[in-house]
Amino acid sequence: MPRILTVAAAQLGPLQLSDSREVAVQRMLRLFERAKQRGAELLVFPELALTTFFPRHYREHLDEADQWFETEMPSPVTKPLFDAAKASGVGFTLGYAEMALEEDETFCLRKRRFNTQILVNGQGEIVLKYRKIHLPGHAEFDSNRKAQHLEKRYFEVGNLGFPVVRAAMGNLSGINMGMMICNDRRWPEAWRVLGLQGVELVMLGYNTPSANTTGIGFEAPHLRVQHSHLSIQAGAYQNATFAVACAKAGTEDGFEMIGHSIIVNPQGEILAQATTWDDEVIIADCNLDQVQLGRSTVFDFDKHRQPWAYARITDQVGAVEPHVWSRGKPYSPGLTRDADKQKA
Ligand code: CDT
Repeated sequence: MPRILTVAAAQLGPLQLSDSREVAVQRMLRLFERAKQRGAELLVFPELALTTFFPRHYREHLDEADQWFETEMPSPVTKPLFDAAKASGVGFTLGYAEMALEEDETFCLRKRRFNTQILVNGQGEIVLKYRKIHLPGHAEFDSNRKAQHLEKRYFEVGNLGFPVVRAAMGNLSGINMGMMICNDRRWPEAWRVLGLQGVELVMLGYNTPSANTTGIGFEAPHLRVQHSHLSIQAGAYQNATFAVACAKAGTEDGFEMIGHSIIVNPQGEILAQATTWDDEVIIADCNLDQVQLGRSTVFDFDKHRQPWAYARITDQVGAVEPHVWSRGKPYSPGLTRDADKQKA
C-alpha cells in the first residue's frame, strides 16, 4: 500500500489591522471545511495567520504590541480550529505570535516573544511547536524604508532548533514532519537540518511583500515569487521531501504580498499552486514513498555527505575574505580530509 497523505495549503487573503482574530478564525474555518470536503487530511495555514503582518507597524514600547500576541494556545478564540480538527480527523498547522513567560539563557523568568508555528493532529492535540529562527528586517524604526519590517524588534530568535517529529497523520501511522517559517525557507541550512532528521513533509507559512521596500537596490516584483519558489523547490529536492508553503496574500494595510502558495514533491516539482491573492485552498496527494528515490541515490546522505568539508557552516557566521593568490605561490588550504581523519 503506498503511503499517501492528502495535504492542503489554506492560503489567506489579506487581514487588515482592523480585522479581529474572530474574523481570521471564521475565514480559516471556512477554508478548513473546503479543504476537508476535497479530501485534505492536513492543512497548512500562513505565518502570523491570526492578525495582519504587524511587524510592518512600529510601536515605540514593546508592550504596545502585546495586542498581537497569543498568551495561550488554544485560546477561546482559536479553540474552534482545534475542535474542527477533532471533529474531522484533519490536522493543521497554525502560525501565530507567541508570548510565553519563560526562563531565558540567564535563568531570568520573563515575557518572551516568538514567531511560532504549531502542528496539530486530527485529535486536536499539539504534536510539534517551532519558533522562527531566521528573523529578517530590523529592530529600530527605519525612515529610509517605504515599509517597516520589524521582526527583529518584536521577536526573539527561536530557541527550539529545527525539530522533526514522527507522528500519525491522516490514515498513516507515522510521518516524519518538520516546520519552518517564511524567511527560513531561503536558508539551505534550515532544510538540511530537517533533512538530516529524515523529514518527509516540511510545512511552512509565509508573509512576503511583493516589493523590496528597503530602499536598497532594485528587485523586479516577479523575482520575489521566483526566489520563493526557487528556495522551496531546491530545499525539497535536495532533501528528498515534500513541502507545503502557504502564504498570506494580497494588499494588507496598503502593502502587497506575493501569495503563490505551493505544494512541492521531492523532485522539486510544483504539484499545486495558488492563483489568487485571496482565501484559497490548494491540494495535492503526496505519495510519501517518493522520498525514497532521492534519499537512496543522489542524496543518500550516509554515502555521500562530507561533513569535514562543511565545518565553516557551523564555525562561522559571516563570510571571511578569501586568500589572495600571488604568482608562484600555489594556494593550499590548511584544511584537509586527512588531518580531520587523523584527529579522529
Ligand atoms: N515574514 C518574512 O520572513 N518575510 C521575509 C521578507 C524578506 S523580503 C525578501 C521573507 O523572507 O519572505
